[in-house]
Amino acid sequence: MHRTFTLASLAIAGLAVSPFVGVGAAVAADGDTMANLQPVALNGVNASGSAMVQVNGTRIDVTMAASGLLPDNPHAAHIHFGDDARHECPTAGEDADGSGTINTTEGGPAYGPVMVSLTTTGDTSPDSGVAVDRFETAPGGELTYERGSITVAPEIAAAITAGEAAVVVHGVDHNGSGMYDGETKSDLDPSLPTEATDPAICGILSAAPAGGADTGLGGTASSNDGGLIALGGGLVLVAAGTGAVAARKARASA
Ligand SMILES: [Cu+2]
Repeated sequence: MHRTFTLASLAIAGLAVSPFVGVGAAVAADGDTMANLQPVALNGVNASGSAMVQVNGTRIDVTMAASGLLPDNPHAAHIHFGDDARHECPTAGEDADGSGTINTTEGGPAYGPVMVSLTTTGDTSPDSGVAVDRFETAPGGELTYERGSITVAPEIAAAITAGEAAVVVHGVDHNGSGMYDGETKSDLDPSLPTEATDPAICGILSAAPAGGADTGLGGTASSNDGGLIALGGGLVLVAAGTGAVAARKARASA
């Protein structure tokens, strides 16, 4: 909140002197950010991926790719942030109840609450955090996601560009059954097993490498695959990218 207040004050002060100063203050919060998504401790996940979030004012454009997730099941995905959080991904030490796994709530001190729900359609607010019918399902374990023009609160846009927000993809398979099941209920929605909402992979968004905006990761669907692969720089992502092309073509022709 303090940051928001400061930015607003700068913008107002700038406008009083010159409109161009005001514009400069607003642009300073824009930027391209990336997160390297890695397995959350204790949750038995062998997945990884990458997320890109482009910030323009209070608009964000989001692209994600990941491999190795539980196939063909909805994977809730969010941008998390909390003023009081550590702006990190959870470690084994977050297992507050000693269950041997990390649920979403236990990760809170590290990454904060849900701020943006990365749904495929409709609402993107925290209200849609467990809207399991509107998240990607990771066909064959490969998740691809792309959504532009998501409007976020100014403090969330600022947190993303400041390197304080986390991308978290949920949905694990503790018992190896190939589906979301088990006795333990979700801490987010008791109608779901905890496997459906426990955090799988996580990464902190931080400023993309210089030139990130020139690699094709724009807001359009047709030009993004090459950029994501190049930025990710990982063999896993190359494999995921191949799937992404097929998935996107399938969607485009649907
Ligand atoms: Cu989340």
